[in-house]
Amino acid sequence: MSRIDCPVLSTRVATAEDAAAHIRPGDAVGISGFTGAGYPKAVPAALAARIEAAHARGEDFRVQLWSGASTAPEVDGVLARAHGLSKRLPYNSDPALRALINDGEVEYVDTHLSHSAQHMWFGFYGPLDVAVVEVAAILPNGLLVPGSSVGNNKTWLDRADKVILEVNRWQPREFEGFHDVYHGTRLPPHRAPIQLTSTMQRIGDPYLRVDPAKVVAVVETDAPDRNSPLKPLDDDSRVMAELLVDFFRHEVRVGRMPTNLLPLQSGVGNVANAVMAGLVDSEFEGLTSYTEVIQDGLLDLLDSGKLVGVSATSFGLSPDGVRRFMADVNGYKGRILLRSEEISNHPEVVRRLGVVAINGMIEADIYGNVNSTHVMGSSIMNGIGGSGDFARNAFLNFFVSPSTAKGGAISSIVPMVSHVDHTEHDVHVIVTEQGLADLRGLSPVARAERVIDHCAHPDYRDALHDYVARARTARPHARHTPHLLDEALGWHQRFLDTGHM
Ligand code: 0RQ
Repeated sequence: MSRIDCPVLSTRVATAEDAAAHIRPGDAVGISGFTGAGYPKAVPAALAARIEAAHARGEDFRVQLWSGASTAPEVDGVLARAHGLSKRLPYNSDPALRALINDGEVEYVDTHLSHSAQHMWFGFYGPLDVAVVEVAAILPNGLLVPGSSVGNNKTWLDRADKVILEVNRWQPREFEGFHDVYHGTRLPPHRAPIQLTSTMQRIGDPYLRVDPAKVVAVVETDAPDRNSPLKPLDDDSRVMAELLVDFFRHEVRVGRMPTNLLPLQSGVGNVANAVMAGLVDSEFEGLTSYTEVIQDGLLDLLDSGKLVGVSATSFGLSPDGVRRFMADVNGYKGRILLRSEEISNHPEVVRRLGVVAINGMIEADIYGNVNSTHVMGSSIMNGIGGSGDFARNAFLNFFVSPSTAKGGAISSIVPMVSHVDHTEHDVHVIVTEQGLADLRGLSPVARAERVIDHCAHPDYRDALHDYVARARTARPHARHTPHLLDEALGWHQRFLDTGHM
């Protein structure tokens, strides 16, 4: 049965190929999609085919691609393989596209996710030619029922000159009522406070809106989201999860957090998922989550009854998680709310609610600066995503990582990070499988001692202590954040020289 109940928009039904023909070389294209959920399933492949045909004729055809966050092989993957992208923002985790970015073929604008919509409105990125947005249904009055992510869809629909809608029957029709799309954002100097004072409060309405006159094509699809399986929980993730849960107990005991904690944000990846799973077996109840992505661990917590509600912008479930969710979609209604990423990640709201933020990292330095994005200073992994939105504004933040990478050949605790995403001023607690370093209220040298003793792998501890000791006596009047600059940079060069990267 068709999900397109609007008489006007039902006249625009087209094939993916006809829809893709509306996208021209050089266009800026805003697509739906966030952590492999809610991305368009058909038009990107048709666009990639058009691009390949143009290249075969010797014509240049590349587009700029703007999304909510990461998409899937059916979007970033096909367009990267077609060499069809000139620029990408604000977040990517596709390996094929990552390779082109690191080769210098594609420009990548790695942006805080809360900034991406407002930078569009501010005019920082130039005009948006086409939006390609997946929805679950179109209502008779033309309102759009969003799918498994909201991301930047509202902004792309508002700002694009032309709109292509994909209506995906795979998305549960029962999604109607799961979303809260805020339509009140204004530009400075006319901004008003975001009146969101509790995690599950609604401040918008459940639908996306589009001007029907802009809709050039509506494509019907029936295809699942990416839904990558999670890696099985390893011992390191379990240990880090236990350290975090114990630390929550400590914070409650000393009166810094209520017994039901504060709204939790967890980044993507195994450790974040493990922490949520770890809370299932804990004594904590009445929990809430104000986050970006709903991974399986949050579903576990909801199912256990310990989590009363989660506000996010997207799902990021494993195939098993999808089965569980699909089996009881209506049972989750009212306990899950999906918002635009400008609201799910809004600094004002994160700070007001007192969010507790848990995010992965590539490496941290002894002074507490964190690198979330770059390997050996130069190659991008994914992007900063929402980690900065949450960490900077959190009541309390944690950065988590195994203490070593590449089978122990590389220490994740280093004298000086090779790229800075979160500065020492923003980082509260660092956690590895070795332990937890609470850096709040400590001077740089005290932080260094704590990070080395609590978080560095024993194989690297002596070298790091030795570095600090020598740096402290190397130069007079240079003892606040002591560094040996040649050696700090040489630390990473050594891994490159020994062929570990
Ligand atoms: O590479 O797969 O080639 O071996 O980095 O590392 O240990 O699998 O960790 O999947 O948890 O990701 C920071 C990337 C961690 C993620 C990051 C190599 C390692 C491996 C991945 P291989 P792991 P995870 C909200 C929050 C930024 C965005 C964010 C991330 C690969 O958490 O993208 O937080 N964060 N968003 O081998 C060299 C080191 C290394 C290293 C790890 N020190 N040196 N390589 N690796 N440490 C969600 C969103 O915003 C959408």
